[in-house]
Amino acid sequence: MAVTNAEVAAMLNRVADLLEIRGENFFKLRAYREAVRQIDNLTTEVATLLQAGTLKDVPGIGPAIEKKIAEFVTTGQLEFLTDLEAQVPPALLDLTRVPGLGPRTAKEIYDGLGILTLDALEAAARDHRLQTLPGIKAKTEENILKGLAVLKRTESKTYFPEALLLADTLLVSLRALPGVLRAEVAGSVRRAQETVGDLDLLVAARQPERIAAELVHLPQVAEVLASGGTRSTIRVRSGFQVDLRAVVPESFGAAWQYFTGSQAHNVQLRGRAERMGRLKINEYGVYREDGSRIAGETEEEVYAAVGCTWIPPEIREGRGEIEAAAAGTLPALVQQSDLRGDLHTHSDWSDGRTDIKTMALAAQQHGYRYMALTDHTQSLLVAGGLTPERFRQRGAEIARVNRELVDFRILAGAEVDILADGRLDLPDDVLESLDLVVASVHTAFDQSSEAMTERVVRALRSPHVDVLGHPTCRRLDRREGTAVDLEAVIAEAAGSGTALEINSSPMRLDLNDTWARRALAAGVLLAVNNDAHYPAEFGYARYGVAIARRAGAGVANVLNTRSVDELLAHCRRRTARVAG
Ligand code: DGT
Ligand code: CA
Ligand code: CA
Ligand code: ZN
Repeated sequence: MAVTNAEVAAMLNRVADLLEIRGENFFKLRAYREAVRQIDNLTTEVATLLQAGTLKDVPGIGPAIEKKIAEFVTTGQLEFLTDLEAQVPPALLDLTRVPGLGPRTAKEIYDGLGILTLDALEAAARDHRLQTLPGIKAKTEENILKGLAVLKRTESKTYFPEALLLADTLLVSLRALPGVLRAEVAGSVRRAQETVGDLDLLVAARQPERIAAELVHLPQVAEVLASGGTRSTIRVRSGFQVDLRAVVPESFGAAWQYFTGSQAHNVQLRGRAERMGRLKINEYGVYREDGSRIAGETEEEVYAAVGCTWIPPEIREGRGEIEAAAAGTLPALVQQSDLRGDLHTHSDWSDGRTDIKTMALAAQQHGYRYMALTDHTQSLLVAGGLTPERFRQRGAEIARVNRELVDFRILAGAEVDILADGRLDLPDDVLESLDLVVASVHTAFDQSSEAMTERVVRALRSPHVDVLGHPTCRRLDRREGTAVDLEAVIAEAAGSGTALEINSSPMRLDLNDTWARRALAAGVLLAVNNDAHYPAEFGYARYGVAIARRAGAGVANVLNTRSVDELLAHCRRRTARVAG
């Protein structure tokens, strides 16, 4: 695993926090904080500098800290930090996650009141018990409450892949209950909305009340928030909420449609029903004015009752899909089974976890017929980037493995690093020798919008770049996207015929649905890739495809739905167009 600058900075910050809690002297603390500040401002990877022996030339990083960074980068751990954590209750650091609450204050609160949890902290602040401590004024207490609110807001975000995984396990449990005829996901999770508020599940059963009550006994339940009638609401350990409703099978379609939403879609659909013939739609069915029921068992029936074809949940957002369904002009959205190849994968030649053949067999098992092996390039030392010579050696290995595979082809590719000035990290002749090239930014994320945009656009002007990888570089677990101007990138990609990636990794989801939709509107091709570093990661496509569907993408909009010959022909045409 490559260690990023953000991880190195976080590690040093943690050391400093723990030292501060332990009451260490000011100068020692300042050294760590200064090192963090310097690393935050670096435009090169720490690991690269370390390898080159130039890390100690960075102002603020002395030999002692350099040694600690070296240990962390090579082993992923730091013994000094582990020792510190044994001396100071690490839960204390939990308190310092509250914006504006420093280690010294956390220590005082712990020493004075024995508080170690955020809940206890909030209770003490509300009861004004924090004020009883000598170092804490009323204003500080108020700020702590404000900080707690901010923390709750930012940490309560759940992205749809996480909710889908939870849904998978809950559905298995629910479907195993006697009396459950059907169990499905509804709500924003079914629509694959980027962030979701809660998970809505729907069950069909002859005795809905009995099944709704069963939810609270499932092993995933941490807390029961409400239970009664045909509905239960629970909280799982992560804090995420699940709403379960149970209905009789005759109403399943109507309820599924109703609880899938979105609200805007449902309002428009009900309006259309009303206008069409005073029809009423609710979670039990579609009804005429005289109270007779004309639909409800399936969603198809419900939509048909108002003169529409079935509408895929990912586009039920009230953006014209009902009119299109009525006119019979809804686009056929791309499906996971349409993906014939994966254009972004890694092996242990760079930072992947396994050998080429294992990755290829895994891709094949996931239904792919080809994959481009896009190992990293030389400047990305932390990710084991390959030199031109190593690419040549890898080419021979790919050819050897290809001879062993049946009905599957590995394309020789690279995820070429886009250097800080927009140059590519491989000479043209090497790029030209590859079947497929993904270009991505992996360093200097903090460049200004102008610099970053120019950098990416310059890369897209290369005749050899077929796909732009993870266009915003956001990492949902640790950083915002870069300041790149995606409008400019989309315009450039449209002109040059470069595909923009939807990176399906649940840590990235990059491009997201909104930007993918704009790319499509500009006529840009998408590439739905896994960026797999490990065999199981070929399953990530589920998320990327959901994003592509929300964007309204059909098969023709996605480059990797093409056969390998069509793909290679496309790449050759692009090269000729850009070079000529
Ligand atoms: P979320 O949970 O905030 O990410 O978004 P949803 O769309 O899952 O919303 P949720 O869980 O409140 O409700 C699930 C669906 O139920 C919603 O998409 C539409 C439907 N629904 C039907 N009637 C209503 C209503 O009166 N209010 C709301 N909020 N939803 C309703
Ligand atoms: Ca919901
Ligand atoms: Ca809900
Ligand atoms: Zn990458």
